[in-house]
Amino acid sequence: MYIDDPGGQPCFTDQLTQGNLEKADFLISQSGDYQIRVINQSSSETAVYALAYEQIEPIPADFNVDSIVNGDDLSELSFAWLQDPHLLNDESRLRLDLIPDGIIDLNDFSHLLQFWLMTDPRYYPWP
Ligand SMILES: [Ca+2]
Ligand SMILES: [Ca+2]
Repeated sequence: MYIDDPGGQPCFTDQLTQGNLEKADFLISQSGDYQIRVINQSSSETAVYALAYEQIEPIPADFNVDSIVNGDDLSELSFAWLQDPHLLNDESRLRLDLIPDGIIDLNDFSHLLQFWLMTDPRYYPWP
């Protein structure tokens, strides 16, 4: 199974799936059409495929989407300090503006602190 982002770059690739269930976790970081390709690698079987998806929103201040709000996220916020995220030429940077007013400032920092060390138990591997 292959998943390409709207720019044609692979965001998930798994050619070794042997079973009949494959789970692909990947970040939808751009707007546009993502392409999912499933290739039947068996020459002796008839293959039937089904596709289901679930969109899971990350914790609001989990900017790097590693399922915890910590210093890495604070670092991302600090790199955009007092900037307009709309001018950073990176759609994913818009999430830094937690209080959406067009500037990364103390209000966004305060909002980040409300989620400090919060984890997403669905994906965060440690208690
Ligand atoms: Ca994080
Ligand atoms: Ca803001």
